[in-house]
Amino acid sequence: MAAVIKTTHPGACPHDCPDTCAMVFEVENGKLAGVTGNAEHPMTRGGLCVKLKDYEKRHYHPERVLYPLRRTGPKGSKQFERISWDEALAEIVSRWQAIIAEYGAEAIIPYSYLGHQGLVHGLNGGDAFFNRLGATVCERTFCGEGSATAWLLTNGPSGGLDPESFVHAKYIVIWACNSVSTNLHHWHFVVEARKRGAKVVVIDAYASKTAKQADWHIAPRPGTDGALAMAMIHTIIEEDLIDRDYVANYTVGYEELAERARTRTPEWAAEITGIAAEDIRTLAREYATTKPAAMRIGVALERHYGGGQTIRAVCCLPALTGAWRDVGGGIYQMPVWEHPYKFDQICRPDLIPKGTRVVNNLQIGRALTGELPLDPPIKSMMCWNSNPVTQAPETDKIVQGLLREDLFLVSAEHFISDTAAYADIILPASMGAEMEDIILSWGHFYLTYNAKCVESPGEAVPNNEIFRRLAARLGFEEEQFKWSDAECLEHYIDWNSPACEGIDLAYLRKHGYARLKIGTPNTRAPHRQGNFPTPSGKCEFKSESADRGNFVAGPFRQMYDGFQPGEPLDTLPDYVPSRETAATNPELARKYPLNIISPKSHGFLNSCYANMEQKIRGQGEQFVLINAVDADARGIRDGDKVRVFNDRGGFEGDARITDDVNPGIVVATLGYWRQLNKGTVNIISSAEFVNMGHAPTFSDNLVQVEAVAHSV
Ligand SMILES: Nc1nc2c(c(=O)[nH]1)N[C@H]1C(S)=C(S)[C@@H](COP(=O)(O)OP(=O)(O)OC[C@H]3O[C@@H](n4cnc5c(=O)[nH]c(N)nc54)[C@H](O)[C@@H]3O)O[C@H]1N2
Ligand SMILES: Nc1nc2c(c(=O)[nH]1)N[C@H]1C(S)=C(S)[C@@H](COP(=O)(O)OP(=O)(O)OC[C@H]3O[C@@H](n4cnc5c(=O)[nH]c(N)nc54)[C@H](O)[C@@H]3O)O[C@H]1N2
Ligand SMILES: [Mo]
Repeated sequence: MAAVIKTTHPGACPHDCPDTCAMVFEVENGKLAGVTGNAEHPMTRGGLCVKLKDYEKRHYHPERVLYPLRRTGPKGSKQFERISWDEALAEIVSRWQAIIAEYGAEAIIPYSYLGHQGLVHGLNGGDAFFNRLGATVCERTFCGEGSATAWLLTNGPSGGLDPESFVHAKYIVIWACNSVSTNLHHWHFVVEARKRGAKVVVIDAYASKTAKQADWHIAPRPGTDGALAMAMIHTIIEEDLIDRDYVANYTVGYEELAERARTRTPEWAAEITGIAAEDIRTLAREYATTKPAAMRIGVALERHYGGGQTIRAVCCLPALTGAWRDVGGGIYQMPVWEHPYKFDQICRPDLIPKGTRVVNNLQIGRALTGELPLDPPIKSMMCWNSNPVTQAPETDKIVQGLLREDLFLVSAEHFISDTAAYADIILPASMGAEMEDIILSWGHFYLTYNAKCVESPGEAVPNNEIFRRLAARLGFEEEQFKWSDAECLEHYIDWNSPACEGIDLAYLRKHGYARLKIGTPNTRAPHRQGNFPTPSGKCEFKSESADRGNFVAGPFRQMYDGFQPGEPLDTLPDYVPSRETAATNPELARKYPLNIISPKSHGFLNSCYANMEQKIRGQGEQFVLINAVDADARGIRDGDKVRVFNDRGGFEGDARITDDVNPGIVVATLGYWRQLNKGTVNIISSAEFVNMGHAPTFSDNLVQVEAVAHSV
């Protein structure tokens, strides 16, 4: 018998998650045989989540796309034939050239997200190519752009509180974040802090896995957190719990904020949020007087019409109380701002032809169906690293658009996803262990390296190689389109920045990861003496920049000049009600009385893994959590198949009657595939934006629920 050759290599989880785990790839005879979490990495600590722990099975899944495919049946029928790379590239280029000749390059739109988070193969990996082509710029605001805009207005592009510093906290507020499912490798620090005496408060619209672990779970009605935050501000000011010195030296607009908060009493907020006024006071007092006070805010805080304003209100709290003074005090939102990634070099916004139009990714259904009037219309879309048919709102419109005979859809994928199912050409993409990259992290302060350690199966190639091949066929001469992946890495990080002192690519190749040189978790207090990277250098309760108009400030967004500043924003934070509530739209609420939230599934990563049998077994089939009050009123029994619907469409799931949700609210987690289920939750989601940063409104949707079949 031939000897088995075993080697290990540094890996990095490429998925869209704040944890960006450092992994160890185990290779046997040229194949990925297993993965483990890197035991030395302070966040990963040797453990991987339920999704990643058998990552090799995803690499060698029997349904993986291994060769270029051309559609042979009707759109969406999933009938494809194998073709060669040469045929695939020739067809794409000739179709695009014909479209460009007739309609101009803006008739082509790229569509990507963080399906792969690499600097080379990730979200922005195709930007330079499509900018050079002159395609429509796709504005990608799937995640965190409202939060980022609000954060920038208040704190500037600061990395904020170090997730590892939470061990020093004595009061922890986790706000609209389901850490146990979505930020698992931060949870160690919360548990350690609790051992050292910290109180853990979770503010979540339902009893999530994280809320169940809390010392205190506060459950506001979805989309009302802004009222809660404003009433906390009111209480902190009224009871004189502010840090006067901090407010005087390091903040702007205190008088105006105090005036705004004067009428935002706990009694006022109690009506809106459903939380007792005395509880709001207790929360405000405890938060203001227990030091260090750490906060973790999740993306769900931005996901209703007033989401941006909510986050601005929350961002005022640690400056009012001086929580930023302490190691372990402040807010952990998106440490990505501290990373020396060179997005201008990656994306090359300088290649965008002047005046190129911008279309937002959340409104792709409207764009493809013509509801959003576009001249020229979109005639071709290329999708990679994203699966809008499950993940983007108004899904039925997206499908309707993708069914257009005159739309040429190219998809680069691992599987025939719900989006790839409608493609004219599918290109096989490489997976994690098959390509070199540095995976960006938006949830900690480490650079994390991923080695190529196995060959791609079949004829799959990494995303960047796809763009290299297309660029070569189109005759693009820029050097960047000829760089190897390793050369890209040399150019995509500012290795000379102080944060990279002592770190280079060779170091990462050897060690796998490195902490940025920005201070240690035991000493770092970035805003102890103000130092906010805002125009005033202070924490801006009141922001003059807001007056210049709505903008999109996401860290992964390339800068382009096609974005028109929107309506002026309020210069101060406030509670702004949701679009779909009984108060703001009573007629709609009579028809559709239940507020749905659709957070992430514990067992899937967005829609990734939701096609793998063992992962579906772990996560369970699509369920709909509903309170007994609402179930009884509709004759729904536990386990019944129910349909959840509104004017946008509907989907089915299994009813689970539970006190985990309050009456008036239903929960259906995200990621389930349309081709394996009767509809998906985003069919009911609206593509209207949050009033800041063009963020999605996934927590701002009304529905009705009815039984379709009783369980036996
Ligand atoms: N297991 C798993 N992990 C993931 C992902 C995944 O799909 N699965 N996705 C990754 C991605 S892309 C991201 S962005 C992060 C996001 O991770 P999180 O920030 O945790 O985001 P969500 O899971 O969308 O929502 C978090 C919580 O907010 C609650 N919530 C919803 N609306 C409201 C509201 O209006 N008010 C309040 N107070 N609570 C509300 C939900 O009930 C949920 O428990 O997770 C990443 N990690
Ligand atoms: N209702 C509701 N909707 C939501 C959310 C919510 O909370 N509720 N959350 C939103 C959030 S936070 C986000 S970030 C978005 C995420 O939305 P998407 O980014 O669209 O998420 P995924 O479903 O993971 O899609 C990634 C796709 O990329 C593919 N892929 C992975 N790696 C590679 C690669 O290396 N190359 C290529 N070519 N393809 C690859 C995967 O197979 C998968 O099909 O969803 C949003 N949608
Ligand atoms: Mo996300």
